[in-house]
Amino acid sequence: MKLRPLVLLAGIALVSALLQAPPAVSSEGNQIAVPCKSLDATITFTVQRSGDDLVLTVQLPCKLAACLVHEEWSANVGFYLDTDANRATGSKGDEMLEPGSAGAEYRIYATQVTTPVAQDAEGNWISKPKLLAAIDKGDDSAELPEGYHPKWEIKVGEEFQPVDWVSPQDSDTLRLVAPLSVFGLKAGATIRVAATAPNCNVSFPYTATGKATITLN
Ligand SMILES: [Ca+2]
Repeated sequence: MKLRPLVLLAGIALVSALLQAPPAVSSEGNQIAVPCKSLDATITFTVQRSGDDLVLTVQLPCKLAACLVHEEWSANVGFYLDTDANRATGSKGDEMLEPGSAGAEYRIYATQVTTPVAQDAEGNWISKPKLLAAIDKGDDSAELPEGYHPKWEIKVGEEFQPVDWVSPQDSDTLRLVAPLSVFGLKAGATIRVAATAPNCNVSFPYTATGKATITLN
């Protein structure tokens, strides 16, 4: 008879764990689909090789202009790359604060900031929300080839072009292209990837994360 309260407690714990379980994440091929509860939509991350470049694509659930001024969410997104596919090397990771980071050598991310983006006819600076692009190795900025500056581009029709941050194009797809050499990668390499979208959950942990093992064919 003494067991019954314990069984009841275990049942309550199980039900509450199921209620709070993170949404299912699917990954297929080189894509990671991350459900974002606060937007009630899915964010799709893609990792591909194109020649000597690594191409990281993010399909947002809203057009960029709308995402940047969204009240419930910031358009911050990120990729963790475990380039040796070895969890024992790279970031020690904190699965609560930075889910998906364990074992990663590199972090590529978009940070939303409001910053001057242009000057008006009188020379006054116009400030708008913008996504900064950054590539970190460990806790520092990654060493980048001379003349290469990471930047987000946006898909318009079938083409990618620089983002006009004054009036962002009517598109929901962002891309960052970086030389494979930045990450010490070559064609055919198999890497572990985690895709993250902060502020997607209303309760802790706030970040929504998806993981996949991807071969850069
Ligand atoms: Ca590693």
